[in-house]
Amino acid sequence: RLEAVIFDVDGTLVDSERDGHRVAFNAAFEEAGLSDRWDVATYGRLLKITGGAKRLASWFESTGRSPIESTELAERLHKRKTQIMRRLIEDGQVHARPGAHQLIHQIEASGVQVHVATTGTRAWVEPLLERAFGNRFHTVVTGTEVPDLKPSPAAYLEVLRRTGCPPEDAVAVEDSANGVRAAVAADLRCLAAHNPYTCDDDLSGAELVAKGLDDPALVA
Ligand code: XBP
Ligand code: MG
Repeated sequence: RLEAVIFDVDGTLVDSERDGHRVAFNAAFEEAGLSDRWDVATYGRLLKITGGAKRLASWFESTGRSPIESTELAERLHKRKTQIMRRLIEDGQVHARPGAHQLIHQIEASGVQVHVATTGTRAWVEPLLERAFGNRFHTVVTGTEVPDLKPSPAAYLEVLRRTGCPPEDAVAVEDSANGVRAAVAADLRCLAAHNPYTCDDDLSGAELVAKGLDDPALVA
């Protein structure tokens, strides 16, 4: 008996990485007077590191800055990046993936609740879910509330705890290897849909890998 569907946000519900987060990170670099820039391919590699602040710190260290300097710079830049991301969302730059609205509608119509488990920061996740989906998610757990980001199962476990739903009655929807690992580590069945950034990711932990959210196999 299916009780809950738990969605990832970045790359799953929305195409947010290339024209959203990446652009916001680059704008934050520029504003801070730094010459660092992330092109599409570089950002694709850095996506393996979940969490914007950790991604920044790892990048700064790779460019020769000390660990302490890297962490400080990353925290400052990530705060500014989050504000810029909020502005991009307000400006309507971040869109639902094709099929997302229809899929959510079909799930709700069958009496199943929809929830969110993401590694992203609450300050942009909330306005995005409001703007792109009219806040139809019952439980929203973000990277801000959990101690460990994906591939840790922490965000998924917190959704299960808050809803009281046993893992066998829930399904996760993901787009990346880190996301599938997080869902599987929470004992959830996982459906996955690749996007251009995760086309080489190993999603073999998922029960089904769909072509997109509009793939009829997903609702079957
Ligand atoms: C998303 C992430 C996040 C976003 C950026 O992974 O790893 O770091 O890229 O958002 P998932 P923040 O889709 O598995 O949740 O800058 O707020 O971290
Ligand atoms: Mg994702």
